[in-house]
Amino acid sequence: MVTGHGRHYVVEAGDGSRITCHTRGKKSDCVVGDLVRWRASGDEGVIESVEPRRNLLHRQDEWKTKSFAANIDQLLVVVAVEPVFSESQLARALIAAERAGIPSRVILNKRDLPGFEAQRRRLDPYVAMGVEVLELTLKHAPDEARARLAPLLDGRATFVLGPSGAGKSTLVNLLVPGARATTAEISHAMNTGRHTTTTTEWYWLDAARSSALIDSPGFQEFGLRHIDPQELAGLMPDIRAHADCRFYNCTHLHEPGCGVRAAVEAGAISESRYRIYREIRAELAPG
Ligand SMILES: Nc1nc2c(ncn2[C@@H]2O[C@H](COP(=O)(O)OP(=O)(O)OP(=O)(O)O)[C@@H](O)[C@H]2O)c(=O)[nH]1
Ligand SMILES: [Mg+2]
Ligand SMILES: [Zn+2]
Repeated sequence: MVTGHGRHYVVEAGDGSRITCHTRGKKSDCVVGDLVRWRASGDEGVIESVEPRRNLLHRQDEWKTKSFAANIDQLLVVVAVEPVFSESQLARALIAAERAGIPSRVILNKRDLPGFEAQRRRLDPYVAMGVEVLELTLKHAPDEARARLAPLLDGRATFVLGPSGAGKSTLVNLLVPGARATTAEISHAMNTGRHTTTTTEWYWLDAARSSALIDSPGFQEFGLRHIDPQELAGLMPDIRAHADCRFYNCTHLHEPGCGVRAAVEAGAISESRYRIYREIRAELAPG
């Protein structure tokens, strides 16, 4: 399944042709990246079943689950100098990917804007814990961006996630020949005025259909309610590295002999990362 609009889905057949499909039931569990079985019905199609997924990237807000995509090889989180990114949202995206077993990288875009240094510093804890951060100017240095990204994207399906306005679609348009044309074909509204993505969509990077980028709409909320509170520290590499505590079930909030709190005091875990840990943990285990 390559994209969905309301209750319509676009499915790509083995020969690369795309067809609008419906599902049989009212509600469907079909997400972008799913391999589906479908049959023709008039000039449209009906999705009969969804194959088992290799992985599923999703978030779980207080009331609802939002699936991003299935069967992806890696996540590319795009943040920018402007609009100033929320570190909490970035951290949450990385935790969700870690939980889903999906490797991730970060792009800090709009290196051309003033304030770049300050935003770059905010990513220091991520670089220190082993996250690869690519600093790019997608709009004004497209050739450099292409050269640096191409080897990372080769042969993989890469999900592009990040806040609205960070440059996700700019990235897709940079790398996908005719991406705008494809968009226009599916929905004219998406190609008028300022390009703001409203649906998740799968784009092939090559004619052989071996590499793909999945563009997605910006998000505001990123709930992680599908994660067990005791599991959280293990999904944050810097916290995990210091979770050597007196109590095996230490919450890293107040217990004596806590390796995490000692590391925060010693400066080995950044204040902001620990604040985010506590913020998420409070959502997962209130009280
Ligand atoms: N200064 C500067 N602007 C950029 C750069 N890359 C993208 N932009 C601009 O940032 C704005 C937002 O880019 P988009 O690619 O639409 O952002 P998006 O992440 O797809 O946003 P949503 O679809 O709303 O989630 C556009 O006006 C781009 O031209 C850059 O490297 N430098
Ligand atoms: Mg977009
Ligand atoms: Zn502890």
